[in-house]
Amino acid sequence: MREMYFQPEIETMPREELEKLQSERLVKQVRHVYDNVKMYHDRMDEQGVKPEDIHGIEDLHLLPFITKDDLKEQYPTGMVAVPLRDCVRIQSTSGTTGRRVVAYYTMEDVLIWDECCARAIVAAGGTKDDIVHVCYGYGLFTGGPGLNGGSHMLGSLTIPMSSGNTERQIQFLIDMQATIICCTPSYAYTIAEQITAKGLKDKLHLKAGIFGAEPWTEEMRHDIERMLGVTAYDIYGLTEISGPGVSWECEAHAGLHIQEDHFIPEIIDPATGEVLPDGQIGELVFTCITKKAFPLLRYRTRDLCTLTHEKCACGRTHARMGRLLGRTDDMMIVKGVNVFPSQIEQVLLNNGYLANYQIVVDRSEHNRDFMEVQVELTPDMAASNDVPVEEREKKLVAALRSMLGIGVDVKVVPPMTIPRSEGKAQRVIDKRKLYGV
Ligand code: DLL
Repeated sequence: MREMYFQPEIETMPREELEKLQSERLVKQVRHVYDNVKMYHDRMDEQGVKPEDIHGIEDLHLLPFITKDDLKEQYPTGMVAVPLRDCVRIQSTSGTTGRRVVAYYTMEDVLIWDECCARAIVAAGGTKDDIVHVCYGYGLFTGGPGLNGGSHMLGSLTIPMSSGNTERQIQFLIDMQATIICCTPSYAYTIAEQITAKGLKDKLHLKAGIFGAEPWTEEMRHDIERMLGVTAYDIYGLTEISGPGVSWECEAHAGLHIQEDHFIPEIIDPATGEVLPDGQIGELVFTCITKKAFPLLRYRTRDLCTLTHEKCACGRTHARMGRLLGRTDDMMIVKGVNVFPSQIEQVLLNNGYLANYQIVVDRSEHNRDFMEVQVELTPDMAASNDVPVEEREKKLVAALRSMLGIGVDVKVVPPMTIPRSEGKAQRVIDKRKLYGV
């Protein structure tokens, strides 16, 4: 039988009580951070704020922000607020350049994280009787360990596959009779394509998929649901705040519930830092009120979305964030114009293509930017072969010009020619960085 909640008393707590709990936890946490993280102590002193000034969540706005640059400066242990001997784990971000962010966890911090992931699995219809196939990467990336921990806490049989070797994934999905699959949406799509090509859908026992760690669209959700025979649930998180499970979708699919007994969300104007009301798009900021080893206060995620504090149809009272609309730092400036990859993806999907594309940005000898969007024909388009490729390209060039306001090149390529993802998909290759500009 479907259980409604993993921890009903917390997940459906009346907002007044929840906010009281947050206030109590925030007051303690500010003291903990002020006493144990030098950078934060100095920053609060500079701003003239003392822990005694923080009486509850109404005072949150008095606290300084923490940015990714702060974390890089404090690498590796400057932000750690407990003795290292009390830490049991590190995880790290997937960044490939410069200093990575390394997050530390006490045993209690790991349990908080597991709890959030267990709640997510239950919200996706999971119970102790489910078989959970985790094919997020394991290791420094938080995806595998996070969902693995949540599944264990729930008591479900857990298959710790990690990512890669898609044939073996499919064999295990079938042989172990997995009922829930957890991976990035782009890897789910890769698996689904192979299952479809081999006609193996009927051999699956899957009912739900918990997909996150990268942006994905409603169109992609429907394709994956159809090809794998699952209901898809979005899950969000970031290494700095713990990992997956910071927020996740319930059966109402009306935004992602933020685990507010652990993380307080705010939306701010990225330019001014001003806190914005519900419904307005801005940068998501989190304050960790229970974690002890790496307790970030007012951390600017660079993720853009909206918030709502309205009660959800599922009965949960925790605030929901809308789908991510982009990141303050994934914006490219091409020919002087701001371009978000999500705008390009929308044009492709509106024109009947699937999410198999790649964007290459480069700079010519004459220092001119140019952008090429490579997109695959869908198998149906390739089979019917009714519209010449040049005509398709022309149509997309026009549609992209009207969306972006600049001319870009388009190359329509045969199915299965763009590299498939096993983790987070790499949609943008910006070669201009090679020139050091
Ligand atoms: O991606 C944690 C995670 C693992 C989340 C598995 C969900 C599932 P990082 O590698 O630190 O951590 O990357 C965090 O990924 O700031 C977002 O920009 C993006 N992201 C995460 N989840 C989603 C999502 C993990 N559901 C960064 N939709 C975040 C869109 C997401 N973007």
